[in-house]
Amino acid sequence: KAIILPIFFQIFSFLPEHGTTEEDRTMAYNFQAIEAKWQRVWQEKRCFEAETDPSRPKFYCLEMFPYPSGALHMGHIRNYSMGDMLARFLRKKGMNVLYPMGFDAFGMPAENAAIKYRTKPHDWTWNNIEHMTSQLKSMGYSYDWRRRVETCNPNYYRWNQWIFLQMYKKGLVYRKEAPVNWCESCGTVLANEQVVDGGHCWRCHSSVTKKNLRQWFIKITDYAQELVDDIETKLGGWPERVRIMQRNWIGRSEGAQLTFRVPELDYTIEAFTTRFDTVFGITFIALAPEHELVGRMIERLPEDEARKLSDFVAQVGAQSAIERSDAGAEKLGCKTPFCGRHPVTGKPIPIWIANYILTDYGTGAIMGVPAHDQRDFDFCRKYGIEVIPVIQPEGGHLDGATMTAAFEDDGIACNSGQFDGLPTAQAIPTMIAWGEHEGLCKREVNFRLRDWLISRQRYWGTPIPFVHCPHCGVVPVPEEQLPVLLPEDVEVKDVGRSPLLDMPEWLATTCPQCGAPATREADTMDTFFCSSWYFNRYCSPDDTKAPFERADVDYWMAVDQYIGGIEHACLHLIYARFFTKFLADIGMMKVREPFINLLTQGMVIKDGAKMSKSLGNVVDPTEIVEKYGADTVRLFILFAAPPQNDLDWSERGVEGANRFLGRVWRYVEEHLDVLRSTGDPIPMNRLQDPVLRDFKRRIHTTIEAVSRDID
Ligand code: ANZ
Ligand code: ZN
Repeated sequence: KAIILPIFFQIFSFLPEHGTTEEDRTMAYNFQAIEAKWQRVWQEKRCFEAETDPSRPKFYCLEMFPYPSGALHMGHIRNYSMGDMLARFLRKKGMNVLYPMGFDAFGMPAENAAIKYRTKPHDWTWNNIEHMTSQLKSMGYSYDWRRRVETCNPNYYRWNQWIFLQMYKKGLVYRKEAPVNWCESCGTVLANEQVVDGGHCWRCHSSVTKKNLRQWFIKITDYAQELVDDIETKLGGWPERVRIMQRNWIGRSEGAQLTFRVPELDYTIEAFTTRFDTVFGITFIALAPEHELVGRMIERLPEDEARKLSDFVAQVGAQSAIERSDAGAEKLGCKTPFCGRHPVTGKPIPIWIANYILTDYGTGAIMGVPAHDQRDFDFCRKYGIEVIPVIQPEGGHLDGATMTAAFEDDGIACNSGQFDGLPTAQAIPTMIAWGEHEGLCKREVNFRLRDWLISRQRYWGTPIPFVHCPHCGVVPVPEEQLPVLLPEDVEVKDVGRSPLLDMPEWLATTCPQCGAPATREADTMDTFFCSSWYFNRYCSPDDTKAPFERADVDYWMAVDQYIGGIEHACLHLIYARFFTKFLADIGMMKVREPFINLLTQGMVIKDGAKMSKSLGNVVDPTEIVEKYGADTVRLFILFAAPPQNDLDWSERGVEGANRFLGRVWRYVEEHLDVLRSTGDPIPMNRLQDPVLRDFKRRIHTTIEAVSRDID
């Protein structure tokens, strides 16, 4: 309220109070007529159409575009009312403002709706797009509608395919058999980011299992370093909270990779550690159950031992990644009869398989140091493995036999040969340098960020532009053959199976390389692909030769103010950053970060809970707008809470905003003759009328205050 309240009261305070007199009623604030009239005028005069114009300062104001779910909800209204206020304000200040709107139109709800309402995803989506566009127009938002982008439009998604091929050319696209997150009820693969709340589907919330499938990946990890670095240097206009979330999501760890030779298996285990300084405290090696060596062990072992191992692998396989990585969860292990050689001492170290070792982090294997890692400590106490302290707290003395918890803090090295006595901060770099010199380890930076699993076994998305040829393998569709059109006249019968698989006439094609009969790839792209570059398309929405024009994008980008929900802190906002860096690398645009300033708006709350369909506490914007007018709703929304905070919906507040606008209206109406006769600007000394003089003074102080507050 620190921002909006003063604006409100500043304006409010100078308006004379009125009772509800007969006169008031005759001069009723007829918002319907007023809003319809001005919306028409804006359209006729093309007030909000922006053009690339390097001679003028630009401002790119953008809100996260909506999914065309059918109707606007109050969260949309809140988001867009903020952006619209800013866009209008900056236009008045003389800036060339780009303020576009579009629809993130691919995705699963269209398929579900198609089944439920016996329609086609294409028809359902386009109906919703048109309906929501008319709703947005009736809200009076000042979008440049000529620039509307719909991601399910072939004129858009062909460029998804084109960009995908550019990534392929640069070696950023690959296929891999992968244990993927599988949601049985949605019948689809989910990205890691889409698995939430301890192993549940982000959309339907049923529990997620693992399944092995050949999938398409994008090597976003090639950009991991730049993505973290730029958080510090280029995202100063972002909320600290989002910066922290991205830093954690990318999860950069510095450390070392070391090796354990396993002569009996003719294998070398690699392990990543952030604490090479504890290398003398290793008492076991642990592998993730999915580690490739486990299979080899099972082959080598006599039947009963092999069964014990594979039973354990199956048992852990049933646990979710979240369960397994939870620090407090029970540690489960299975000892193998094999040993690895300690990299420094050469002593045999027993190899275990453990549930808390994750397969897709580091190398899926660890050096176990129970004295200084709590997870390892819990594990060793449970299975009776020795604990050897190699760091002592200052002034203290740890005894491996009696310790009750791992000592994870910094201290002084001990039991570590020539390194005894070194404080941890010094021991880590000194020992890694020594280890590298001796060939025992190599410095390594590790990221938590995984490559982006891009393929979906779904219909309503961008077809991945590849074909499968019996002779040439997986072959890209030549650029001049794009787009690979998604058939529109399709009946979806079952969410679990893409109808594309049952369309032989669509699947059948010829190989672009050898001309033999070939089959189209039936997987479609994750819809986050669409939303990773749409802000560029707004800059040249009608381009038929390229996804966008360099001159337009270099003028408009980066987005000066981006507004959207905090739920996109890690998904969309990392992908969009990655795309921008990639597009800059292939010479398509200048900037390497898409969003200069980010505002994550709060939620709309009613009766103490987030307004949502599932809770049945939604207020339909359409009804409220019909009753009070769009200006009232927008005014209330901006007034009722600071943008980042949650907003408590209150119909009384809405009524208040409506009464206020009524007073503004009547005040101007009452003084219309004087206002007209004096013209504008009115020199202060010509203002005989004390009311007008007061009016003028207050107008100026208000402009000053409002400008400052909006800034
Ligand atoms: C030995 C050690 C000793 C470790 C010590 C820590 C403390 P961050 O910081 O998140 O990068 N680790 C490595 N790969 C793992 C995997 N696939 N699953 C589970 N744990 C794994 O964590 C790096 C540390 O996490 C590594 O350093 C390793 O344990 C463990 F006193 O190695 B440490
Ligand atoms: Zn071929």
